[in-house]
Amino acid sequence: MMGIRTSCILALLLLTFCSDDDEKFITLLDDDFDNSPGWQYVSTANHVGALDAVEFSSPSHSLKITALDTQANGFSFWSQNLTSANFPDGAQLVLKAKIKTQDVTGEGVFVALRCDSNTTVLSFETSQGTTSINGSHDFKEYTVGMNAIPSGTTNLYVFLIMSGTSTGSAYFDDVSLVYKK
Ligand SMILES: [Ca+2]
Repeated sequence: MMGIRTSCILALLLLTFCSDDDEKFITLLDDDFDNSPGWQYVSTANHVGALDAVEFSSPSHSLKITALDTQANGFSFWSQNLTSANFPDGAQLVLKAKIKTQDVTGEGVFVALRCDSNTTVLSFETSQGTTSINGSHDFKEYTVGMNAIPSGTTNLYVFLIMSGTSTGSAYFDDVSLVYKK
């Protein structure tokens, strides 16, 4: 009898913890690109960026980058600037994106996060160097995290990047960014 009661208490505690944990994840960005204002394309490489209606993980669009040719030290990216006067200092950030690659060579594709103050870069995290995203693969989820939003952050940037050394095409879809208090 005691054992059952103890088990029930443990189960209730576990449920409580799980529930609290879920509630602490606050969505800052959730984008399937069907209605995606705020994304900007920037390139210093021989790349073309476009909204794509042929390849997607969720209907009916993704963001695409296609390399026309390679260019050393160049790169291109889609980015979104999330601006707020009140990012919670110390909160953990997690960026997720589903990425499809077609014949991507070279350094390939990265996802990255950056926190700026009004005057300087405070923190930058990238999947470059830790996660290889290249070759030919169907949509797969990739993540990059930041352990703590720096104090003084006023602008938070999300980047979906392709190296100028690469050829091929990359598709990005179902991008989400959450913070954990
Ligand atoms: Ca989509």
